[in-house]
Amino acid sequence: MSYTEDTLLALQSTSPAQEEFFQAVDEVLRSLRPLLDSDPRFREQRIIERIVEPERQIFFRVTWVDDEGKIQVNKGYRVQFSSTLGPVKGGLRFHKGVNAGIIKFLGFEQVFKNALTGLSLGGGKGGANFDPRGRSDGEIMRFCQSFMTELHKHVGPRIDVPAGDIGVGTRELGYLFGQYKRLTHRFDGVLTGKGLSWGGSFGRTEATGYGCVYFAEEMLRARGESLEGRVCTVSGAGNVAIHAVEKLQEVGAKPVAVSDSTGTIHQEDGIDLDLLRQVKEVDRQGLEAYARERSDARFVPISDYPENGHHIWTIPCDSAFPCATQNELTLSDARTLLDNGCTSVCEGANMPATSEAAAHLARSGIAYAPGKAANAGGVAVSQLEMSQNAAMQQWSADQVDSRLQEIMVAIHTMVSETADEFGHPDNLVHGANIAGFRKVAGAMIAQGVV
Ligand code: NDP
Ligand code: 2IT
Repeated sequence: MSYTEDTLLALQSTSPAQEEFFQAVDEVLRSLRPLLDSDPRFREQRIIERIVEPERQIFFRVTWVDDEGKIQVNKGYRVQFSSTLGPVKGGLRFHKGVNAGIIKFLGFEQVFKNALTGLSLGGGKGGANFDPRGRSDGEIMRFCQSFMTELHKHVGPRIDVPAGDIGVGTRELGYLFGQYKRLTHRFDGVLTGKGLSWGGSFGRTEATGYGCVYFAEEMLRARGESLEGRVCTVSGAGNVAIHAVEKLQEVGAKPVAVSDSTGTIHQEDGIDLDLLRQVKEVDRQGLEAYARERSDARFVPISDYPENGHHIWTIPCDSAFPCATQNELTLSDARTLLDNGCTSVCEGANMPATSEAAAHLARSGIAYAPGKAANAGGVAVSQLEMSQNAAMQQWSADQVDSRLQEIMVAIHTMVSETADEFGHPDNLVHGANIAGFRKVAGAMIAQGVV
């Protein structure tokens, strides 16, 4: 059996029942085979065995009191996967489906994504199986305070710098930061995505969605095409999706659909962004509330989805942007997209395509960008926030946005050149995995057996 297959089997027996983590590892290891064959050092130095094992995993209890006075108990996680290229960096996810395997897959992906940014960043992820939906502000605050009461022992501006992810936005980061400050007496750049008046960077909130559209533009430009006039579907209706829709409208594309955990909105003449923001960001409601305001929009509830697919991917489009969650786009969805004439898929979410769907899209010859390249704009601007905090400065919105654009173009160049170098022109999945790995692995070898 091959080196990569052996490593995956060993991992499956020592860390059982972590399906999403195995899926992420399997995809990276498959891409690496030509690189591993070309350089014996990776095997001699046991880089693959080392890179799939997090440096440190912290699992903790989060107890808090709800509005009815009942004690609640959740599981908290921080997986510090790699500090090879810089302080550990990656978001926190609060979602009922969070478990150790989900956090490990996200931390593993983050290591390679952060390497692709070209910035000094290690990789990790954290979160809790806490469902913020339906919780009051007071409950969210008490949960965040309890979470940080443990987490603050393990983080720091040069150690590990968390940020947001699903269920964690500026509100949650505010409560987390307040509690960190109370416990440590320090106003540190220990979290990114902070509010603009308390250490945040212009452009961080928008960065992942905007960066994803910048990447799509670059990927299409390389094929002599552009986003202008393209009909787009964007899954999700959170931070990444909303800012992707906003930037798509700015560059002259036509986003016609969004989705959330309750269903899909299809509006043929284009999504009403102000209404979307009102429903999701201000009122914090499900998308049905959007359809109540716009009689020309069609809402399809999640319960009506066809057996093997997700409704949003049945809507004909030129470009699809999966921006909700992992494994939200299956092989049958991928086939439907292609049958309906879709010619580009650009991932704002982390691992939104199942293994079979990702392989199908990569083989199909359409423009396909994996999340670890296309959604790296968020963490890249997080690093710009860390730089600003270290210098006690705040850059202008234009400065941040032009750095973001440069970084997304540079990631596209590196990923597509690497794909060419290894004989897979246009396969950005292989390009991203090999380019990210090569950078981390080279630094691991330089730093010795640690
Ligand atoms: P948000 O919490 O802001 O939004 C998530 C959206 O996805 C919501 O609309 C939510 O629905 C929907 N969603 C979540 N889980 C499911 C599910 N199981 N089925 C259907 N819909 C679901 O998170 P973000 O926008 O920040 O994150 C979206 C994706 O982007 C994630 O994969 C995240 O890891 C990735 N990402 C985020 C970055 C960031 O900077 N925030 C950076 C890079 C990647 P509802 O509104 O009903 O809850
Ligand atoms: O998946 C991701 O890249 C994020 N959630 C953002 C991480 C960060 O540290 O900004």
